[in-house]
Amino acid sequence: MPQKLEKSAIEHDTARREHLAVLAQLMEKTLWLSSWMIHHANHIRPNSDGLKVGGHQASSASLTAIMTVLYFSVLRPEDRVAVKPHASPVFHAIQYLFGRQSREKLENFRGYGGAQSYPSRTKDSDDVDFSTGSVGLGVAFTAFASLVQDYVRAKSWSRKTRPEGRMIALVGDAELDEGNVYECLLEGWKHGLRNTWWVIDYNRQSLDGVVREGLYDRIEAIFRAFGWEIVTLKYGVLQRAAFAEPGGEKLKQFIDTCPNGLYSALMFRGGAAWRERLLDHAGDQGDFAALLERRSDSELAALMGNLGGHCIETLLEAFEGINHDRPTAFIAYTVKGWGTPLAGHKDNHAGQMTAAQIETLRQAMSVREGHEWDRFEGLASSPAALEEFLAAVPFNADQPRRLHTPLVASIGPQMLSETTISTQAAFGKILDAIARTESDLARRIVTASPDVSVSTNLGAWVNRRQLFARGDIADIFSNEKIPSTQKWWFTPEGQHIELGIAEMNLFLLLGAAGLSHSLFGERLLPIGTLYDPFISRGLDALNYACYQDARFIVVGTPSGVSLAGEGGAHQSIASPLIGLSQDGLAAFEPAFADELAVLLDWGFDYLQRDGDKEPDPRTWLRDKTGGSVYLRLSTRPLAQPVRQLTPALSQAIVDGAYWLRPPEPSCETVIAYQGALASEAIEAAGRLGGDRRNVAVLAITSADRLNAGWHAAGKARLLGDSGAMSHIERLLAEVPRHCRLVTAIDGHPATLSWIGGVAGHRTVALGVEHFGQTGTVGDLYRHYGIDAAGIAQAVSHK
Ligand SMILES: Cc1ncc(C[n+]2csc(CCOP(=O)(O)OP(=O)(O)O)c2C)c(N)n1
Ligand SMILES: [Mg+2]
Repeated sequence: MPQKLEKSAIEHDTARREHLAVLAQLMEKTLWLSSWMIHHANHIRPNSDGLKVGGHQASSASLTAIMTVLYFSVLRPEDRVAVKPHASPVFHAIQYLFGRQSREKLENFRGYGGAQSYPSRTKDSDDVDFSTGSVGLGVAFTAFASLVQDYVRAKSWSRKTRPEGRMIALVGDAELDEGNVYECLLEGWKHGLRNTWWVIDYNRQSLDGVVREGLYDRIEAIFRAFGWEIVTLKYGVLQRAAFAEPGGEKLKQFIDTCPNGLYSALMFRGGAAWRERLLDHAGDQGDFAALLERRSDSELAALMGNLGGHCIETLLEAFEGINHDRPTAFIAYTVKGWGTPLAGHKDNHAGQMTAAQIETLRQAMSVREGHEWDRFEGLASSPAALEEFLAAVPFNADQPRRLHTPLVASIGPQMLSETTISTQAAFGKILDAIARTESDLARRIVTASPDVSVSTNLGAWVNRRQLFARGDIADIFSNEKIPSTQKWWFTPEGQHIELGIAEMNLFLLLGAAGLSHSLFGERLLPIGTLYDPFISRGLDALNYACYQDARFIVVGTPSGVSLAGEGGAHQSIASPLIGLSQDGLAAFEPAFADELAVLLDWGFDYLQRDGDKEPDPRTWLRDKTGGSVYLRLSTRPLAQPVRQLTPALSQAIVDGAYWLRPPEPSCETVIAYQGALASEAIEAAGRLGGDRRNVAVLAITSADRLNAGWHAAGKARLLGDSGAMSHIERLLAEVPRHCRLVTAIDGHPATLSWIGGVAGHRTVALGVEHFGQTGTVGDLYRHYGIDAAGIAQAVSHK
């Protein structure tokens, strides 16, 4: 029996050694392919415009061991990864080895249609889990993805057909300078973050140079303060073995006290320089000198480069050693440019190997000329053995990685009966009406707000659908029988995620929740609310969520100077232009509750669409593709029109505009408004037109969609489709050419002024260009010239 045990231990040991040996070969190949991919793009592929193509060989080399161990051994199909942006070539190389990326795309790295400079969910074809590029965002995104995973799995409707995954970020150490990382640490702590790993590529270099000494202590203290486990991977097995030799403690002491800059410089200079410096450090120490003596220059360089983050065995042990779901930061010591002549040089971020250096690397890796792209060229194991290994890699065991979900059906627009109401209040009532239903739609909605749930009118929804937490938390005020309109019970079935004030976190959460169908196989319909001006506070995360094609509704409210008494610090001006220009986001600013009801109903369906990018020939909008939705709402109550919404009117509301008062042949002026200025536009038209009906009123619900359709139809005409016509062109075709167009919006006038260019109407664009004031709505509209008198004056002015 003991003999048998011994035998199985030996077999296990042999298998492990073989496993490590194959990983070492795959690491070598990954390093070669990523270096070659960048070299090829910059120095071999014809380049007509003379601009540097770019790519980051040193940043990539820094992560090759970590990514090799993760992708070829540790990751499971349910895990999701955000790769450090500048290690994109390593990711593509790994996918190429898996057979999931084409050689053509690698040869065209950073080229038109080629593998992307930074991993992209939408533009790459090799199954990127999370896009990265704007440093820090991919890191924090993993934490919110984990929170969304917890949210989905806590629900009784969740199918839980797959195991829980780990959300993993491969983090450049300088990414930790980004404030959004700390905002998310705080939020993660509040929500009991789990299943999140951040592997920090601690090469102590950023773009410009070497980072400050002692940063490690600060980083570690911060993570610990938020309840994270810390695993420090400082020394590789070669170093640990050397420490055990006589004189080894001197070596360890040197490594521990060597300044970051010096370590990097010596890595760059190589073995002889290491020897000189180490001997200098130790003085006349027999044991230590002998330890160095036993190694050639190149062995010494390899020893000093054998930091934890480059040692396959150390990495594998560390990752496999995690047997809990607590959030974990691995601080993996690395060398930027490891294994290449760029190693350690402070200017290596954008540095690339010369032709001579890549040639030396090619020879060192036994890659024959002309065989640079061959997957297994120069490796010790046979191609068959390597194919067998790759086929058995757990990461690929369950395909596809992107999941699909059935459509959540509409329950129709929720019409209200109020005669006077603001769009913000209507939003609250419509959500409340949805919350009362026992529909799949109501169950799939998840709301979130950065500490403004009540003031953005989510209160009624939250009271009915409760807040999310993994465990029940009672409402103490309610238990203590203190009267309050808000009942804040937290339960696993709760459907509102209450966030702290950091708006970045809202958009990161909306991004993650908006990918739940694809990441976790369960559709969510996320709605986030925030004060409209503070969209700017989370703008990069909003852009990032859209870039990843996440699907959500963001409600910016209150908005504009209509907010009156709150003053300039809270009044949004530029947000309609954000709505107009942000790709992936259909922006609306309804004036009336019935419009909002139609838009929300349409929005829930639009979020779920996944069709082709062909434009709809009626509007020239890419509506089959779907996207996210932005609703800019107001706290200003407006008298509601008494009307029945016909299908045609509902369609026009979605398309972006309809005639509230259509133009007659005698029409002289069109007043076109968007949002809360509806009442001023109507009043001005009444004053001017009287019964003569020479003033038409165009109600615009979406300058964004009108603009997008106009551009697309124009392009189609340029390409020969002479009949292409967009919604705004069709509307303005009814307006005599001599008519004056007056546009009005409680926001930047450029949102609507372009409409003058559609059919060449002379245009006066009214709006707000300068920071707001305190005052009544009347005061402020008068101040900015957007009251009825101001609009009327713009109409009559010669
Ligand atoms: C938000 C943002 N700001 C600036 C940049 C430009 N930039 C790209 S990489 C980089 C430094 C990265 O250093 P680190 O994260 O340590 O990665 P390394 O290359 O050292 O592995 C900077 C400033 C960026 N990509 N995103
Ligand atoms: Mg770095």
